[in-house]
This record gives sequence, structure tokens and C-alpha cells, in this order.
Amino acid sequence: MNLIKNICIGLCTVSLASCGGGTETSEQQKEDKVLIFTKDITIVDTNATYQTKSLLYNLRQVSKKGVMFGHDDALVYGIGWKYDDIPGNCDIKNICGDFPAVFNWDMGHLEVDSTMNLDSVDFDLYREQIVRAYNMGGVNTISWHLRNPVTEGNSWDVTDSTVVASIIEGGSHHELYKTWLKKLAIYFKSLKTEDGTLVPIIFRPYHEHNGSWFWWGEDFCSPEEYVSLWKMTVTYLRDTMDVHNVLYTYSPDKIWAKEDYTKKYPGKEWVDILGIDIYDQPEYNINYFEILPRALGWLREIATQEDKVYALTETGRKNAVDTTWWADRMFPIVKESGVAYLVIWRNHPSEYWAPYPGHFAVDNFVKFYNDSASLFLNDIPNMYTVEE
Ligand code: BMA
Repeated sequence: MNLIKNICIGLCTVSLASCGGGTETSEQQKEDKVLIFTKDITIVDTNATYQTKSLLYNLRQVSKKGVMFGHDDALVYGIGWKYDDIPGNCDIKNICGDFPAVFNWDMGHLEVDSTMNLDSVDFDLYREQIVRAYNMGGVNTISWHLRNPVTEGNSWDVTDSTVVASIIEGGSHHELYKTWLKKLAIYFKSLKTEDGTLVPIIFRPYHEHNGSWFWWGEDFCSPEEYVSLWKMTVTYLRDTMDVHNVLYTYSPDKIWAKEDYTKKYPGKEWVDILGIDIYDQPEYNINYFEILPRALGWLREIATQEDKVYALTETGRKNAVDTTWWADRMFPIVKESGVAYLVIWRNHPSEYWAPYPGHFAVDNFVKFYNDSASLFLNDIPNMYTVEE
């Protein structure tokens, strides 16, 4: 259905243009072009903005060239600094000379009207930095460690195992939950450049749902309930709130069998990017170097079948303790996998995932940076337009 609509609109308007009517605006021409480029791609929101559709198209193109490097909260704090003290600072830039290509931000606590997210970053500063990242040519991804709408605890509060059932249609907290989604929608629509262009974001709600550490996790909802929550979220943002600058990512945690990945998959029409979170956690007896290539192989097969771009949406070795991890252990596996990007979590004194100036793993990180397959900000094309 979506596909047919796309092809039709694309070809109809282009044929009019080629008649030389001369009345078409350049905006319309851009729109025509992106429709042609994306005509074979299923997108969750067929009314997504030109820049958002272009981003989806370009993620596919870039994944053929290399893997974009992403870092959480890269522009707002790092080891030994905060934006308020050193605006413009960035640990990654300081160790390799370039910014990440992908920036992750977490919306946790926006839903309860907090001025700061769960990691104490001001939401106005976040907005400014999301727009800045876009203006620099970077890609913005958004995670959401939201609070528990039933118990009022946090994302990790799993004391009530019926939260998902309570917030989907027919549930006791459904109306309340819609007010949370509304706040998210208003924030997403406020992400605009000076000329009013909406900044595209890649939204990754209800992640790691095959683990049981978040209230939306494996033990706390059935596949039907999870899928219903997913569809309700998309429908509310896209159709009720008219949010059109979003691509949607589905991202379970590590998997032990291929079918684990799709157990709660909402379907091809409801997901734009297939993600997976896999951490190197020897402290939990996790053999990352065995699990990672196997899981990414399955992800590639599923993504090929679904015709989706895919990504390693979270990975890392806590406190960067392995000196050869970046260039010699993790990246040789990831660069062969076909993922469009990988994201490393935040650099905070309580936990850091990337080296910083003076850290013993800097040399190995720079070796990773120098690998032609790792893509930092200066390595990526304009992600927000389509080119021949
Ligand atoms: C988690 C941890 C938390 C943090 C949250 C959101 O994985 O890093 O400390 O609050 O992400 O960034």
C-alpha cells in the first residue's frame, strides 16, 4: 500500500515536471526526487519530511561504505567536563580530531515534565545540541529510559509485571500514557533549525525488551502486548500528533537464536531500522566475541529478508579497560557485518565507554578511527538530501 502510493506520487509529479510546466517549486522537485529514490523502501511514515526520507535512504547507502561511529551525550558532557563549563567540548573530538557521525540522546524524564533528563542534562540544551549536530551534518538517535507510568518508579522498576497491559488500549493507564507520548511528540516537533526545518531523528523506544530489566521487558508482557504498545506509540506520534521527522528502530538485546530477534517484532510496516544492543560483559560470563559475529550474522539475514537497514544500536566495554578492543577486537567483526552504525554509551565518571584524553586506550581508538571503514563526521556524505 505504502509502496504503491509512493511510486504513484513519485512518477506522476515527475512526469508533470518533465512537461515543462515551470510552476513547480524546488521544494516539490526535491520531494519528487526523494520519492523516486525511496520508492522501493517501506517507511513507517509515508508523510515523513524530505530530510527524514533522505536520511533513511542515505543510511542504506552509507552502510555499503563503512560503519558510522556514534556516542551517547557526546556534546554535553565527558570525563572531567560539562557543557556549562566547556561549551563545544567533546571527548571523541579531543582524542581523534573528529566528531562522532551519530549522536544519541536520552529523553527519559521528559514524560514527567522534568526540565532535565535522567542523567541531569537540561532538555533545552539537548534541543540546542540536537539541532547543532544536525547542522554539522551528524545523525541524531534518541533512546527513552522513561519512568514507570504505573508505579512512578524508573525504567528499571519491574515490581509490577502488568505495566504494558495497563498502558495499551483498554488499560487503566492508557489515557495517562498518551499524555506522556504527547510530551514526546511536542518535543520532537520542536527540533527545528533556524529556517524552520524539522531535524530528523531516529527513535528507539522500548529497547532491550528481550531482557527483563526494564518494565517493558521479556517477562512483563506478551508478544501481542509489546506489539500493541509499539503500534500505539507509532500511531499516536505519527497520526494523532502529526510528527513526521522520525524513523523508528526496533532493538532487542543480545540473542541466543535467530528466532529470538523477531519474537516481538512489530512487522515490516512498523519499523525502519533493525537494531541490536550487545555489550562486552565478561563480568557476566558473556563471550562477546562469539555472540557478536553470530548475532550480527542473523541480523544481516533478517534485515536482508525484511529489506531494512540495520545497526549495532549499543555496544561497548565498560570503562574501556581492554587496550586493543577498538581496532583489533570489536571493529574487525563489526566492519564485516554490514551495520550502518554502532553506538557507544556515555562518558560519565560513573561509567565511561569511550577513551578520553590521557586514557590508555586512546592509541587503539585512533587506530580504529584511522580504519577507512570507520566513519566519523567528516567521512559521511550529506545525509539529508538525495543525490544521483
Ligand atoms: C543506562 C545507564 C544509566 C543511564 C541510562 C540513560 O544504560 O548508563 O546510568 O541513566 O543509560 O543514559
